[in-house]
Amino acid sequence: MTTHPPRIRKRVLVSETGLSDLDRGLDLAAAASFEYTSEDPQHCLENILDDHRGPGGTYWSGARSDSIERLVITFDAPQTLSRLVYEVEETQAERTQEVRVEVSEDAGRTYRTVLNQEYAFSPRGATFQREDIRLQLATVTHIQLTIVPNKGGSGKATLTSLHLYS
Ligand SMILES: [Ca+2]
Repeated sequence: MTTHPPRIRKRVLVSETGLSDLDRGLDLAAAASFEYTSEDPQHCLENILDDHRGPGGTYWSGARSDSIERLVITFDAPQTLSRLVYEVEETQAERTQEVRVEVSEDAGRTYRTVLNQEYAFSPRGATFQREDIRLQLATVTHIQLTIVPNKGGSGKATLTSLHLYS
């Protein structure tokens, strides 16, 4: 009697690490407009889209300490989103910052939360946050970020980078 290997349904998993940051990255500057509550002239909003990512990278900062900042991104056309990556760095202050990400698929009438993340920064401990989340959204019209800089401690809301993938 000949033995055959069992016939199973199988496929190769795409490794998470094999997914390049360059894959399907959206050119947000070209695809959307931005509204925001404030910016420090030394740390303008453009800094979240530039190539200076990672620790020591340029960043957007709100104009005032302990002020909740909001960023609304409006896509020129409804957008497929599969992934969102953002970074925050805080090396000076001991504080906890909350970032809430909400999306709208109905032209900004209603939003739902896809991420609500707190991160505790400490000069002697964690100074760099990187969040990388998967999404399955087909017709996003708006993304809203709400940044609470002082859930604990005190400081300005900051964001080093924001990248979206279709
Ligand atoms: Ca930057």
